[in-house]
Amino acid sequence: MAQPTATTAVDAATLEFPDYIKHTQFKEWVREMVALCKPDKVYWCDGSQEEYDRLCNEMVESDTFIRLNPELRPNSFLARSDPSDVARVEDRTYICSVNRDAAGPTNNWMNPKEMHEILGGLFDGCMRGRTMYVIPFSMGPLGSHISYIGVELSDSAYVVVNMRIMTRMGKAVYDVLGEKGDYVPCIHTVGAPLEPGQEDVAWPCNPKVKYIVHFPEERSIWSYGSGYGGNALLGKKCLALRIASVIGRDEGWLAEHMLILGVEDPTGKKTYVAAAFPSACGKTNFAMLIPPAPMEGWKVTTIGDDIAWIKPGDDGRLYAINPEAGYFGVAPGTSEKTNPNALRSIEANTIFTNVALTPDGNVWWEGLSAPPASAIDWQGNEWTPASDKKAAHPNSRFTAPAAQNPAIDPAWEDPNGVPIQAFIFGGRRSTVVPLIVQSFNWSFGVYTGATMGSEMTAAAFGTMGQVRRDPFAMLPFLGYHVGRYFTHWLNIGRNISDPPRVFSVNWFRKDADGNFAWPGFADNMRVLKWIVERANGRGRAIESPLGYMPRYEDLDWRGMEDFTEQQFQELMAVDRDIWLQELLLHEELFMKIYDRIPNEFIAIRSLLLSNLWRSPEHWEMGAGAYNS
Ligand code: O2Y
Ligand code: MN
Repeated sequence: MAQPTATTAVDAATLEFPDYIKHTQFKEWVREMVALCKPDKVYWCDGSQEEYDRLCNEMVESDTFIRLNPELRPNSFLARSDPSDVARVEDRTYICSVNRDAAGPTNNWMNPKEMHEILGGLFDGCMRGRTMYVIPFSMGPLGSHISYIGVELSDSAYVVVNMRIMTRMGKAVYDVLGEKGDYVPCIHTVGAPLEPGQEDVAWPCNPKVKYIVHFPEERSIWSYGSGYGGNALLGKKCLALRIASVIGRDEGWLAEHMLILGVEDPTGKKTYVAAAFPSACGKTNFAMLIPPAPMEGWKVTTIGDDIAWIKPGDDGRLYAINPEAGYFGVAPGTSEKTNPNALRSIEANTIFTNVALTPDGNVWWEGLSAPPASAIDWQGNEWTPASDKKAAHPNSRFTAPAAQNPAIDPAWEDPNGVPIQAFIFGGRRSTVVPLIVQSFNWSFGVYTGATMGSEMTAAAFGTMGQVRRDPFAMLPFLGYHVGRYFTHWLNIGRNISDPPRVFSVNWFRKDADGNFAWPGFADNMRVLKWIVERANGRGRAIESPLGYMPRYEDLDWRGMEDFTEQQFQELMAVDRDIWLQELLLHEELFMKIYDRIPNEFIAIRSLLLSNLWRSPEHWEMGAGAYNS
């Protein structure tokens, strides 16, 4: 007998389930949510290509999608969101743990009972006139011991097709779930019920009310009012970071806002590295880096561009998987120069959101290429290069399958993950932070991650140019108390015999004229090569107050010989007075978590201070520094 895919005229009591769903508690939950949300239909997503194509076609019919020119962009679509719904909403994001203290000082908190009352009211009838899609998904390869299952109930077909790209979504998930398996229930609504006869809009959302809510003890997620990105694709930031960070804390592993890449040296030896950068620091570009041509024989492969789940292995090393299956990358700035592999990844089967449409049915965004003579901007208006508005929204996105990345690592779906030999922490700092430093040891490395900061850009939140402390790039994504999280990181290193080496990088340092002092992009390979050498116990370095640093001659300058030693010294300079100020800023962060600050941090801050007060001739680059 054919399985039902859609149940119409839904009554929770008589709701029909496909017979491949065997999980009694799951069925109860769906019944409960149907009774609350009151959708007109329930649709069981199977994850097939046929289903994907059908939903995309339906969205073309309903004007949510524009089909792009199939000759230029096969099987690809453009969506334009409501102008009020263009990004994650940090001020509407909550961690509703039973105790306020468990959420810590960096999260919005509300008592779970109170929040459930608010959500209960908002969700009551929120899907009237709409279909509830039941979206089963696995974060991580299906069946991997590192993976985790979620089920999202959503009234957005846009969410369904994006989730199919971003996760392993479909019927097979129910086999893993079985009769009693663990899963994270995720309920999402655009918050725009339709009255009988009311015509729908292309991008339904609730322009006034938005809630992105996590219940860490229940391990559940409720999202109301937005159809966009991290607010609506609940496997990503909500499950894979906020809820998974809590699960990881309880089970002894790490859920991190990190890319994972492999570096192959000319002998074929592969080293895996995970790197944390705050949003808008070019993570996807780094994850897909192509080394400069003169660095012959070096190759970078991608495991993931945004999130890493990292578990201790039996051999004392840390193993990481990318829980995602696709890229939800920022379009503006993506070009042949900055990221050719991303451009190859989005040639087909891609959903574009809020980019510009060219007259030949292609897409365009600022930084991609020379501007077209005319286009339709992300809000559907005529645009020319003379317009005073951007053609693409600064947070416009592409959703593309990871398998389309020409540099995808052969082990990217290995259920056991890949062994991590180095962690890199980066931020956007026009001053202060050197191009590259290796932390003295694990605890110093954890301190470095904890005190990361980044200058804010238009895409981030807050005042332009101001440094926002963003520990481990997890500030918006941590599901519990940040001080407790630091201790968790310290504990992880204490309990493994072969912890990764830890590094900090800064691609964004500026010179006295305000220009970027480092070319970045492909040339970041020069720094990455040194990191890999150090992580393998090779590579020369000198000791500085902050950690080990390469000298000019320790980096590979082939093809960049015109970059002078003087320029390099400027990038690496550690100015005592500026660093004393920086340590004061670390103190500001520590004051917020005064009751949870690890003892190690107080000690390390004192050691850094004492290092800075050593006579400069003992540590200034090129002056009497000693090798290590
Ligand atoms: O604005 C959004 O909803 C997306 S934010 C995002 C998307 C992909 C990867 N990272 C991020 C981020 O903010 O870190
Ligand atoms: Mn991210």
